[in-house]
Parts: sequence; C-alpha cells; structure tokens
Amino acid sequence: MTDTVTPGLAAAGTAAAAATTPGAATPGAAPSGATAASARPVAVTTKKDWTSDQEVRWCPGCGDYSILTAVQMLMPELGVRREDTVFVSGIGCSSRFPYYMSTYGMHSIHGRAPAIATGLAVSRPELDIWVITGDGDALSIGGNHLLHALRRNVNLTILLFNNQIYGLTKGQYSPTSEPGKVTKSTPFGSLDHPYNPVSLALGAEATFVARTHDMDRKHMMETFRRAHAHRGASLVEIYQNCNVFNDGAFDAILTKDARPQMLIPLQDGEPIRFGPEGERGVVIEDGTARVVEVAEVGVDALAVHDEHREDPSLAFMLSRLAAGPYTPTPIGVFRDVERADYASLVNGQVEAAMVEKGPGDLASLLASGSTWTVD
Ligand SMILES: Cc1ncc(C[n+]2csc(CCOP(=O)(O)OP(=O)(O)O)c2C)c(N)n1
Ligand code: SF4
Ligand SMILES: [Mg+2]
Repeated sequence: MTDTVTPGLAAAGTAAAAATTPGAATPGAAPSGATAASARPVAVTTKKDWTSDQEVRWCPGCGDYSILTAVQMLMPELGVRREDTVFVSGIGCSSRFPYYMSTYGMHSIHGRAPAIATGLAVSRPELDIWVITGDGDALSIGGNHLLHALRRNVNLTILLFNNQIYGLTKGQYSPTSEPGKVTKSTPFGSLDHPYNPVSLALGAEATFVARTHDMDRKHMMETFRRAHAHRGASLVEIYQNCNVFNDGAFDAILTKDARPQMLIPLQDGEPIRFGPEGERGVVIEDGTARVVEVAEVGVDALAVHDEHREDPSLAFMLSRLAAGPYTPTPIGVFRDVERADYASLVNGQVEAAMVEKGPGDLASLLASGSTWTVD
C-alpha cells in the first residue's frame, strides 16, 4: 500500500491510512481548512481499517489493550476519515498507542504531547487530534503543558491512562500514586500528596472532563464518543491496570463484585445515586459532597448532576468525593460546557489583522524595527 503524505505529518502505522479511502487527500495537497475536509465524503470503515500492522508490545494482560480496542472499535462510528485523524503521544507504555492506529501520528517527547498537538490544532484546525498520555507523562514532566492546553481550550481529545505508576521505566511512583507507596524510587514509602487528575483538569477550567476505566468497554466507548464530540479540550481520565508494576491498584472499586457498590455513575439531570438497588446517593452540604443512604435522607435531598453548569464547583466537589480509588468513586462526565476553542480565536485574530493590515510579509517584518548587524 502507498501512504498518502500530508506535509509535516508522518504516518504512524505502516498500513496506509488514506490510500484505500475514497476522497482521500491528494499527496502533498493539504486541505486548507475545515470546509475542505468536510466537503469530502467519509468512507465506511471497520475496526480493521483503523488497526495498524504493528506488533502490539504491551505486557500480556495490560489494561492498555482494552483501551486500544475501545478506540479502534469507536473510530468507524465517528464518521471521520483516517487521513484527517492524528494521535499524538508523549513517552510511556501508554504513549506507544499511535503505532497501533492506522492514522497519522506522532510518538513525541516526554510530556510534550499537548504542546505539539496545540501547534497542530492551530495550524490544521480541520484535523481530529487525539492526545495519548500517562499519569507520569501528563502530570509529572508534562504537567505544565497539560494545564495550558486545558485552559486555552485547544480542540484536543486527551486520553490520560492513569495506572498510578511509571510503567515503561519499570515501576517508579507517579504523581497519582497513593501516599506510602513503596517503589524502587520510594523504598520507605511515598511522602507525596497525589494529584486527582479530574480535580486538576477542573481547576484549570477544562470545558470537558470525564472518567472511565479499562474494565468496561461500553463505558469507555461512550465516554470517548462524548469527548470527541466536544469542541475544545476534552480530558478523559482512564483508570488502567498495570498488571506488572501496580497490579490491582483499582481492585477496591473495579472488580465485578465491587463495581455496583463503588462506582457512582454520573448522569446529567439525574439525582446522583448508586448501589445495586440505588440505595445510596450523594448530597452536597456546606460545599462538600457526601455519600448517604437514600432511605435516611429521601430522594429529594440528593444532588442532581448538571454537567453543563458554567460554574465548575459542583463538578469539583464530586471529584473530591473519593480521596483515591478505594471508596465510592464517580465515573462519567463531570463537566461539559461550551467555550470558544483556541484555534478559532487565534485564526480569527490573524484573519482580522489581515483584513486591516493586509497579508503581511515575514521577511520585511523580521527586518523591521530595531535591527543590528553582528560583525
Ligand atoms: C526527558 C525524559 N525524562 C525521563 C524519561 C524517562 N521516562 C520514560 S517514560 C517515563 C514515565 C512514564 O510513565 P507514565 O506516563 O505513567 O506512562 P506508563 O508507562 O505508565 O503508561 C519516564 C520517567 C524520558 N524518557 N525522557
Ligand atoms: S509495564 Fe505495565 S503499563 Fe507497561 S505494558 Fe506492562 S503492564 Fe502495561
Ligand atoms: Mg503510568
């Protein structure tokens, strides 16, 4: 097969993305904007079309496999083209993800996927850009980049694989590891207070924030579908089991028996309740979310979830409900609000300046103002 080459991008999987897709872009002729992309028909695809020919090199039993399957199964349903789709990752086990997608992609620099993806989103706003990152990649070395992508509302679908450990480098503690965690880099137990990635994203006023887990493909697919549909920065935290260096990190809430008691499904417009018979619920009191027995407080006392609420405080309170994945933990969409995305603002500003001042000339700009010659 022949790869269709889009300037500035390398195909990640060796299977051709565009060659088999009717209406694929002509080599070298990059679409000039969203209109150019949407004018072309979208071919019907299957999971196989989105799967590259690369050998998947995760440990047997790793939770990353089920996340990959969920994404590969979802892509044909999204009505998007492989040649308009890019997966950008940082470094880590999770960040090997772009190799396995038959799309464009970049396995980039540790922690820098949000920065690289921001450049791409601004220069090629018609593309569908996914960022794949781990808890170490996103929250240690890349913490700063992640926050800025979120606050700027860059149009990215960010999947944060949280296994509460550095997997690739063989088991050091991460910013989401629990206090007291004994690892090779914390032989006497971690003293660090961990991040809650959902709280962090809400604090950065991300416009879409959700949580899912690797044991439930249907829930993952629905959550990824919602994240992808959102225009702006979407952050999905995925609880992911690293069965080699942190096995069972989420067992207290994710084993089949534990789930009904421990997962609190968030449903927009619905009272927040859970348990096999819906016998438990969540109330908000004095600015704090608390788990209660419905029989004791009555249904009317329960908090009603409102993911479109402009003020992120309610979503934040819900994110603080569980100090870690050991007590009842909300999953689903915490927040989904509209705000102009960064590329629209940047490109709108450039267009407005061009209307006023003309197209401009980079060479004369560089030679303007105070210039000097170094002998
Ligand atoms: C600049 C730089 N610093 C450190 C590393 C070493 N390193 C590679 S991956 C990684 C952490 C990965 O952890 P995480 O993002 O949680 O991914 P996982 O392997 O758990 O999926 C580190 C510290 C590196 N590759 N580059
Ligand atoms: S080290 Fe852990 S996260 Fe990495 S591939 Fe193996 S099981 Fe998965
Ligand atoms: Mg990790």
